[in-house]
Amino acid sequence: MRRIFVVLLVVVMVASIAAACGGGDKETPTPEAVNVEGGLPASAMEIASARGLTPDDINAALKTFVPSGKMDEYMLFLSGGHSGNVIAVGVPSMRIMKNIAVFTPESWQGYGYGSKESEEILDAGNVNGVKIRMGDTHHPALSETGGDYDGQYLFINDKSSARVAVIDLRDFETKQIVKDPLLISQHGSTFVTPNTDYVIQASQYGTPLGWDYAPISEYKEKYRGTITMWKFDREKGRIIPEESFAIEVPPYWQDLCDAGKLASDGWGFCNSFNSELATGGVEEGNPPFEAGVSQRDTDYLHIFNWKKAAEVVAAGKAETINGMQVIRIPTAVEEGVLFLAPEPKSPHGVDVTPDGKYMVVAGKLDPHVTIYAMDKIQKAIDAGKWTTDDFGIPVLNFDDVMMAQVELGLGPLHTQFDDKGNAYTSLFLDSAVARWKLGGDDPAAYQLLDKLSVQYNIGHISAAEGDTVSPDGKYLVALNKWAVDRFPSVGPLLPQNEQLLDISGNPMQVIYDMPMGVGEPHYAQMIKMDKLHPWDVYPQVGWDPVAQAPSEFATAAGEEKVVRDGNEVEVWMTAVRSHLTPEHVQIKKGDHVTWHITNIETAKDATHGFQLGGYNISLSIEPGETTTFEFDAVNDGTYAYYCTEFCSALHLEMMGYMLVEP
Ligand code: K7E
Ligand code: CUA
Repeated sequence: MRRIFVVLLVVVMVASIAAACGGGDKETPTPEAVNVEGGLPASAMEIASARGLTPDDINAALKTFVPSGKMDEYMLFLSGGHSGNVIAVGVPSMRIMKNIAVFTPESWQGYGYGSKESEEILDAGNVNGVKIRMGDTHHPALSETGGDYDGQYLFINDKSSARVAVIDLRDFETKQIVKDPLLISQHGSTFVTPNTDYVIQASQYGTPLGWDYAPISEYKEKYRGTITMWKFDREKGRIIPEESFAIEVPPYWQDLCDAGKLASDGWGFCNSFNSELATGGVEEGNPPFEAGVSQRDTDYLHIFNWKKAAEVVAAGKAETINGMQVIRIPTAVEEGVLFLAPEPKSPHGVDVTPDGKYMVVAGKLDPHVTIYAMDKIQKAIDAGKWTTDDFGIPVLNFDDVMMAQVELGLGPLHTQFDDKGNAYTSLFLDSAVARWKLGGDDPAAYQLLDKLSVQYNIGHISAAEGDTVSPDGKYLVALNKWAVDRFPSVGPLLPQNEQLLDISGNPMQVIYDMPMGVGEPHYAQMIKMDKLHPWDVYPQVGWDPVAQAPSEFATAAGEEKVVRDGNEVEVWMTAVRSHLTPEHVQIKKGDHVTWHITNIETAKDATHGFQLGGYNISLSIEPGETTTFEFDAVNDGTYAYYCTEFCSALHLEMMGYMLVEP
């Protein structure tokens, strides 16, 4: 037995190494790295045998191990769920590279702990004067050019307070948060149009627009959803709210969207799951929400022409609600901006195929995915063939626009694509990934190929560039919820389990389990590493990373000072290995202090942190950066401030005293 196993091991390992290192790639293995001729070292066999590794395990290990100093091939941007952040992960190693603070304060990056720049970004997301410092990130979206990731920006939404953030991938930092002026919460975001002209943000739970109150008995009359098109200015790296607009839609609980591309460029698609208009109230004898929203056999796929909508807004036909331009439903209908099509049954997600010709809607409560064809939709619209819903919106005939249905299994949710004409759909209830064949215009050619179990409760999936016009195949990450029995117990709150799948061959194989000990990642996108070109250091000393321009508060060495004007104290400080200048900051209780720090280093590994205990100040000042914080000196005392990054052998000496005189 043992002998057969060992022989098998050798065969598998040799084959794996040959595939990983030779395999038709341009890279030629160096002779010292791979010497398959003589077989693997006996020590490797001993390790495999001692650890009880199966041939599959060995395969998986060889496919995912990235030796020290070698780089990963892809970067995965995972939403951090109700941690309110984004996590950058290397693939295939699944090593965490960075936690990017977005909606929640984060002390290491000095985000939301006093730095004026970050506080202003976060405050832009406040709701009617209430400071919002939590978030629920769901869907990251990399900026695209021609429907392909371009590696410049990353967008992410916050479900709970309906916000969208812009992350600049030159420094992997959040630059902007915009608050939706129509909705308190939302879900269907973020999705970019093929050239990132707009970032799509659809609602979820219907509410009165403009953050207003209306009794729930007036749900049908007063509650609404929206599809908001946030205008993005690539040059500025900012969303421009004044040039953004929304399309009013019925309170059908819009869920997820996708932008059309190529054949469907100019269009957008959102699924929904409460065409019943259920309003809950089980305590008053009404059907509970989960039953109320699941009564009908179909809900509505929303089909909207955002290019036409932009023209409608430009023609002055929008209404302004709480500062946002809104195309009301009757205008959207009249102008041919909005259509509906039946979709079975409380689905979750709609995904456009790489060629833009088809839209895949996953059934959730229906075991099928339903595929719609853009040219059928266009024909039905051109023929004016439809009925209308209660809001007067055209409802296209299901059979006119549907291309095919494929039965995949229980609880289909989200779909991605590869480079071989296959689609991959997560099956939440089956805890599996289904691979199926796209059939183009031949309904009979659509078919389920195979399924692979994952652990467990899979939500989204993310394939390598798997939602672009040119997916790569190769890798797919299953974003599983609740890692039951996968890892040593860390108490009752379970981590999530991100599983890496090799989808290049047959069968698919799970090759890595990665516990995610922060909030639940919902969606992720995986980009080829060579598309990312982040800066090593800021372009010049005295840089404002929010403006991405020189800072007016830049302080050069020798120009450090403390300036008093009445109760106002302004500190101009520099940081360089291994001192902060000035080293004494003498102020008085009751002063208002504005304090600038410039890291005057240009070396790549010379970040200085800054914490001022007792005043809740934490900063990270990257090489070249200038940052500012402000506070009221409400307490007297003697405070030591210090650098928090172990920047040199004299790092512990990199400190100073703030002396607050009573
Ligand atoms: Cu969790 Cu896309 Cu918000 Cu599905 S969503 S799982
Ligand atoms: Cu600078 Cu430690």
